[in-house]
Amino acid sequence: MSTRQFGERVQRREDPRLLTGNGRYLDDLGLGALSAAFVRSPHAHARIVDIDIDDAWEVDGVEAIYTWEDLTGRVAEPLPVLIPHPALTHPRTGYCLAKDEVNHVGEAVVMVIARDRYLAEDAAQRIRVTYESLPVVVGVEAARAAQTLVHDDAPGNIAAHLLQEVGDVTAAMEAAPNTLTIDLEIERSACMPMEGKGVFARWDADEGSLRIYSSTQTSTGVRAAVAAKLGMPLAKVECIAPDVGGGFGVKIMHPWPEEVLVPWAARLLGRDVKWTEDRREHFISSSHERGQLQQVTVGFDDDGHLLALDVQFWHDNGAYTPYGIIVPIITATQLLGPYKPGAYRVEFWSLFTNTVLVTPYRGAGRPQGCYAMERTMDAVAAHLGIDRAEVRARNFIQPEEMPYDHGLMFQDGRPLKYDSGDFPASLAKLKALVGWDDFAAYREEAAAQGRRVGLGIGCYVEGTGVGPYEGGHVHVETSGRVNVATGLTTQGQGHQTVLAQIVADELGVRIEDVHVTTGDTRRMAYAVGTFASRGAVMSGNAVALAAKAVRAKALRIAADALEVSADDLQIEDGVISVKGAPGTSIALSTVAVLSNPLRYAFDESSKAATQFAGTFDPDKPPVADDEEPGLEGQDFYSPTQATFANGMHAAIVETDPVTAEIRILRYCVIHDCGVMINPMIVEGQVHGGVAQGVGGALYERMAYDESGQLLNASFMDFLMPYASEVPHVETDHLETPSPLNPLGLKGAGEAGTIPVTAVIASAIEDAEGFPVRSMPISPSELWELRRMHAQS
Ligand code: MCN
Repeated sequence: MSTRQFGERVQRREDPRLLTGNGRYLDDLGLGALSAAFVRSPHAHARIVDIDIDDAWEVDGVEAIYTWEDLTGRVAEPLPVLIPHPALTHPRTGYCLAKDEVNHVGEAVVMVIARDRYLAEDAAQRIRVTYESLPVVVGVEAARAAQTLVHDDAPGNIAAHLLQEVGDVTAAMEAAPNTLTIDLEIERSACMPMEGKGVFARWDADEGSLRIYSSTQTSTGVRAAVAAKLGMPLAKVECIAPDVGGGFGVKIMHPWPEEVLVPWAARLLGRDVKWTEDRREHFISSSHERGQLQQVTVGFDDDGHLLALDVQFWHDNGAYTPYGIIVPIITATQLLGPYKPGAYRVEFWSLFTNTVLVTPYRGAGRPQGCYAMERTMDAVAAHLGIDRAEVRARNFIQPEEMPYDHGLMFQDGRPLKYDSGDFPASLAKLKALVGWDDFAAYREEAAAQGRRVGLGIGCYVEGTGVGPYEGGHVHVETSGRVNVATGLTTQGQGHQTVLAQIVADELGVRIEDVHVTTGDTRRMAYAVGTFASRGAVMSGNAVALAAKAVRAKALRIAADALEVSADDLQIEDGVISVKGAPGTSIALSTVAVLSNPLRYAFDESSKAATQFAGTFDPDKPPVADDEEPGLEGQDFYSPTQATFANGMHAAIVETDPVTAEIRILRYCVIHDCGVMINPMIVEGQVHGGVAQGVGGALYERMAYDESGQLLNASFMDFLMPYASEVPHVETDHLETPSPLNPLGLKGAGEAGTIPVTAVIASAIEDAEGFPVRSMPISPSELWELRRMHAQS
């Protein structure tokens, strides 16, 4: 009898293939395809005066060269704003190829298509673009000062401005016995998936159709965008995401210009065309995130209860607004974490700068919000001399207050309402795990040895599993193989394993017989995609619903065939039998044959379809008249609102008293993503998230100079943590089921990243005894802070 798969630490089924080099990534496809290369702007802000392509045509093997002038139809129109919002008063998007003006270094100006990438790059280098440079805005300070404008018709460089207030903050602040104001900064950073973006398009002239392969998180989105831009019926465009080597947000569909241009050129030339992003392109022309200046004023009583919280922040929007205000509005609304703030006012300005786009990167605005809130909590605790964990506990929303409505609008325009969570229990677990109460003794011991150690803490909530919907399709073949399809694409999260776990249980089959396809619009035409930690909640519930429907159908057909009631049947390991009488049974694969009007079966010995003998009786169709043929089903899951995961992290760091080197000695996580499908995968996700968070806290930043040049646009200069810098992550879970979806799931994919910057800042502050208000922090910056505080 098979064991239940749901909740088990099932080994990732995709790994043997991926780890033995048998993955099929974008650049493994399209051998012999023409290659695209791009001439990108070296200026952060400039007018295009002239483009001279004559020399480039001298390169043997060049097939086409396109500037904006050559683009046709809607391909020549501006790219869309994907998520408009009333607060986005000055939406601006670029073109697939720059028209007249460039607004950041890396913006695509010319596309060259040649026999191979080398030739395309050679030709691109021969193209002479004459620019007239314009004044440049880099950094939030400069954008806020607005001495110079990124877009002439966006005064103050303001793309968006939003204010939300719950309660009377001014009155509550005035009445508060204590107030503090703190200024904070979190710098720009970006994700670095191992595989950059890429797209390969094949035009079928006979069919008049396009097949697109894209290293994307949203294949249905790419399909829809290309069809719209190229003026093609959806039925003539398909998009497949092959293996994708990491996404972290950057591969969500805007659409990216290259995703439109490559299929467009393939159709025009009638040839296969491919483009693979190189690392430098990824740095300068893919998107970044983080990047905020924040000011928090907090009012609180003498016991540390918050009475009023007033947050203002200025968000570095980059040059365009393809995502509207999605990042800053997430910061604004999820900043409150597990706390009741008293009266709350948040106001932000999303400001244009002459830098590359800012779009959601793992955590998506929450690391900034968590940083603001948790730094505030530490400041309150320090002001009152109360234990930092205790101050947090005093402000927690209690389990019995769930569902909890903050009175704010979530980014989807619905009320921000937490569905469940037990914050006091999480904190108790975290304190036990890290040894919170014993830390003072440990610090003394360390100090006696001349060592400086500090303990940091950070808590967060994360709205996950956002809608509008996701689908699942389950099909039992006559071979007994179960094919599952969902519209998610997968970038390393283990979807092929977890979705198979769910279907194996729901259907009653062996997990080995379940095969999951993701990101293929031929298999699932209606889908949204993978982002916002929505895969488990959305597709998990969708495939469960579809599998349930298939199971019910299989039982109905089997009940007819066995002449028993469906209620008396069970399915185990792909065999339907009468409960208590296992001898009376029929294989699920046989039911699949019965459900098929042609009754073809899979013959194991010849590995071929054969006519199924013995049961064919035209007068007695085994499938009832009202039953659709085939043992398959499809269903969609659509939530009423996001479900809120949460977690609490603590870290112990050591700072070198002489060199100011910062080492993380321990990193502890309590994580609650509701019911876990696969705890091992959840832990992997959390560990990966923490690693990314450590990068954001200590190493990774986008170093732009005043002219908008990215100074560290290579792995020689952009520091990422290696395994040697990422601590062992000690993880424990709490499982507070979500009442919102049938499986009780909440998302887990971004959680690990969210509080790390706050936690590390808290720990360094604790070690050093002075506030840390700007992150990331390097040893030289810490050294400088020490110097400043020694002088003051
Ligand atoms: N899971 C689970 N039980 C739960 C919740 C999740 O077993 N209660 C499992 C899921 O089934 C899935 C994984 O954990 O296998 C992550 O699930 P989920 O939180 O639903 O996130 P998504 O599947 O939507 O993945 C997106 C998320 C995001 S938004 C980013 S960014 C991110 C991340 O996943 N990018 C990643 N994790 C990544 N991991 C890798 N390797 N590469 C990326 O690019």
